[in-house]
Amino acid sequence: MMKNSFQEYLKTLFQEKTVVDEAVNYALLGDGKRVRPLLLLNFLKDCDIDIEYGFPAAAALEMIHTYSLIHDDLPAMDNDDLRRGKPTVHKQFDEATAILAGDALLTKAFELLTEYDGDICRKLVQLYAQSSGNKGMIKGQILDISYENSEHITLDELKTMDNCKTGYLIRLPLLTAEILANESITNLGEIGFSLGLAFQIQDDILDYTSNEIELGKSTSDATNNKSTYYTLLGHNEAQALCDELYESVLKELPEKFVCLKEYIQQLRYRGK
Ligand code: GRG
Repeated sequence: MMKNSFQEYLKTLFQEKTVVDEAVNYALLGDGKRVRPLLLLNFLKDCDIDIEYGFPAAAALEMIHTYSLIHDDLPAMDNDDLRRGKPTVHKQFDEATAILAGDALLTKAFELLTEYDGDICRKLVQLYAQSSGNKGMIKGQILDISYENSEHITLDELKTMDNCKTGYLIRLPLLTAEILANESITNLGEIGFSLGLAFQIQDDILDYTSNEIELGKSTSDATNNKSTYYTLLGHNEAQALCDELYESVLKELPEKFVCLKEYIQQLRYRGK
């Protein structure tokens, strides 16, 4: 229900009759889990706030995430053919269109944030830029590229890379909701990073234990010999760390976050 009404909102955002809007909608409206928007919207629901108030910020999250997937799949990056159960954007269209579709998504994300009033808008723009920028997600991608085929990456280096690449964008919906709901939750930033790490470790495990058809994306980490929690710790230890992180997140979130915790449990036991 929440996911469906949010999907209807997403459909309204890119309406130009251009190949770039076509490519954006191909990627954005595809079969994504909507993890980041659903974290935000469930948080708002637990604070008795109309979820529609969160739609522009939730869409901005999904758009920044989708841009990162489109660009990450390009030949200059991971060179992947499959995403969200379909050919990647550069395969379905072409490389120039994929680059522009990513650019259009990132740009419009910030336009959507201007739908919020003065101080809220300023805080969100700063937070979204910091989380996705050169000290956040982009830094994660730089580290990822620099560690390619490296045999000596340590657990600390891996954690820093994953906090940047995945953690910032998983933490962002929680910090956004905190601003929108005018709440103040102890350690929310740290809780967000723990959730991001748990999510990433599970993604690493699935990359090895599942297949491309089930996941709807290329399992290129395994084929590219990338260092992940799975390769550094082995299956059992990686799973134990993942469980420990999920448990700490569920324990640290205040009791009133019933819907959010339920959604995190769904995420924990996901198959893709
Ligand atoms: C700035 C080009 C660029 C990339 C940044 C985010 C990223 C780095 C690359 C994307 C690929 C990747 C392995 C990201 C790690 C986070 C992650 C597990 C993404 C997959 O997210 P899901 O599972 O995907 O939420 P769906 O398709 O369900 O939305």
